[in-house]
Amino acid sequence: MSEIVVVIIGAVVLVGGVILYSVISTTSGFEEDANKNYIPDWMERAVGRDPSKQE
Ligand SMILES: [Ca+2]
Repeated sequence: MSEIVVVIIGAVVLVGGVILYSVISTTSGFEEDANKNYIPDWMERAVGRDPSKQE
């Protein structure tokens, strides 16, 4: 039971950390974010999205 809780907390911390890093790094200009969606463009390319400027 406690193992499941640890795994869930670990997953939440990991996902939260990635989201926090994405928003902080893009808003501070540390990571390239051409389409201003707070996701570093290299991450978008990694998941098969096109991070090029929209409209
Ligand atoms: Ca982006």
